[in-house]
Amino acid sequence: MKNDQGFATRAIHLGYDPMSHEGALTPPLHLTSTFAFETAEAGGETFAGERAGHVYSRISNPTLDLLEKRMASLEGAEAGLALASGMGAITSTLWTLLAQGDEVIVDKTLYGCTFSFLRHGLAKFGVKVSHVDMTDPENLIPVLNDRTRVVYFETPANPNMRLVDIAAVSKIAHDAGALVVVDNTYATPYLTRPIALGADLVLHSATKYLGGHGDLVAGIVVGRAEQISEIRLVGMKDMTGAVMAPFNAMLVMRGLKTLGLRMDRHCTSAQVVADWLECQSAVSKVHYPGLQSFAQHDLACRQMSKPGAMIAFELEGGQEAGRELMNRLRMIGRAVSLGDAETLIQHPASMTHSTYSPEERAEHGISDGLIRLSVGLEDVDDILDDLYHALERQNLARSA
Ligand code: 4LM
Repeated sequence: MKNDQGFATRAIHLGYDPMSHEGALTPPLHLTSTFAFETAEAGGETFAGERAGHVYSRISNPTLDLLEKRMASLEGAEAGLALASGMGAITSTLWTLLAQGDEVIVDKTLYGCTFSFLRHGLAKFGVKVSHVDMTDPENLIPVLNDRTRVVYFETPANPNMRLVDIAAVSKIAHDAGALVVVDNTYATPYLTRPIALGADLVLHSATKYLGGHGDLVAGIVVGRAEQISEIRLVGMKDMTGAVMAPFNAMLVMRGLKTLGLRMDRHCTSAQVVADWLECQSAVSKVHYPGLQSFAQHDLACRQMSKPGAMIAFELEGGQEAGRELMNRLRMIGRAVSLGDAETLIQHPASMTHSTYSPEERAEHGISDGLIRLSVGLEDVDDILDDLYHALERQNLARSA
């Protein structure tokens, strides 16, 4: 098979020949915890890494192996590692890269549990965590020092959609000898490929767009082969044990087959919804990279092939109006998570980002009135209709 095939072709075919498996169109599901050795010597050699092969599914498994190869290819990386969850990917990666006395610089805005892991987990073990507003990459310069091992960020950031210039941050971090780790969950490799822009490791909550159907929890990290092997054998195997189940690997591979198609539809609908929200008098602010009014619209055009399908917005009535709107919706689901076929809405301050204290949220740019919308794959008219009627009922209730 040629290596220069397109994104969708690789997402569907890479690394698998049905003819090597009795013509089965979909790859076999290797439901096995352990692997038999032909001889005791072969077992010893496989353990020692002198012979290729699988040993135990907390280290590797052929079904996960195929997913790892496909994700590495889609991200333009040498190798990949499948994990039990996005948090499994984040913790396994950072436990591997960091040791007591090291420093990690992270962006101001991060997913709530990532923030919590850094602030209450890593910091407890003598790793210094510094938060820097990376919307201006130059802010890194005074904080970087010879103990900085890792620079870590999300782009777009959960939940307020701030973008980070991957190429600019990577250049500054590399000049100071630090590794760059990017959480690419919101964008997916279909919209942004951080490794081509200079990042070292890219990780995902595969629970979201990669799986795409809200029926699994999974994580992935990709990067250079040597680093991925270290994360596999240290962070995953020994420190977290956060291994992905083979059945979930099958489901993520099924999701990948339609990733491009789904992202195109997600993005088209999100642009329509963001444009519409911006015209509503009850809405005071819409944060969406596809809007001209978005502060980093130029960076979005440079760094993302499309603006994604996550929208954050605020209502004139603040937090109370946001709650009311959520309660008046009839189709859109009141739920955390994102990237599913279903449109989902949630309130970060009381849900995904309740791991921040109110003071931390204020300091990190997550306002209490912010509402987050993950635009799904339903007919966009039905999404607008649900939002329109919820706002309308709210207006009626207020004027009564
Ligand atoms: C949510 N997010 O926002 P697992 N990285 C990012 C994320 O948004 C998440 C994770 C990692 C949400 C979950 C409830 C940017 C999760 C963590 O949930 O461990 O697969 O991913 O609604």
